[in-house]
Amino acid sequence: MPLTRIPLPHADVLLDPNFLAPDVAASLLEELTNTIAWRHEPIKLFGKEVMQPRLTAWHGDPTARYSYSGIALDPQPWTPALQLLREQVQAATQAHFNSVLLNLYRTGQDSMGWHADNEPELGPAPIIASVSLGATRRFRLRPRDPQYSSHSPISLDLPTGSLLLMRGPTQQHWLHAVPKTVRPTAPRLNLTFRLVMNG
Ligand SMILES: O=C(O)CCC(=O)C(=O)O
Repeated sequence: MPLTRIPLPHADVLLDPNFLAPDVAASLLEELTNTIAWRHEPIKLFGKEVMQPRLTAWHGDPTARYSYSGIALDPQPWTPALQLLREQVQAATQAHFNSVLLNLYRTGQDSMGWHADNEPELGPAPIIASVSLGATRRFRLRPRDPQYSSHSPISLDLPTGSLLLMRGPTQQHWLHAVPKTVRPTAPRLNLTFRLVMNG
């Protein structure tokens, strides 16, 4: 199935829920869970160091350095599995990516707070391609500017093997998050492919 546009004002968000076949997604989830050097890193929140409620890893071209929430990341090299997925994502999106942030949500208590992927190194109109593996989690989007507050937040359930593309003005006008859930939830692994401009 091709990428299909989600109707949101001042945004360009597309979703393909079936980007990877279920068996491909399952074996990729197992391989990445077991072979990536996962890190549990602190971030700075309102000047205080707190542990991120998830595990992370950063891979990419050697020059694709990236920092967010007070931490600077030096990329680990592309592994064969990540390189293959990068090529598939690039073919599906007709875009180029030089790095990928991996997030491992171990249980429903792991989460991602409200934010925009708007770090200066991503340029004025960041393009982010997000592949999800494992448990379906709810991805929330809400307008960041009061002038668009008549638009309610929306929720997208991101199933295993899905590809979500955010580009154009999306990061300028919208925030996104993956909230905690009390439902018993298996691990979920998310990969956001990015183009770091200084990379
Ligand atoms: O896990 C997700 O779907 C979102 C990840 C995310 O927001 C990010 O990496 O910036």
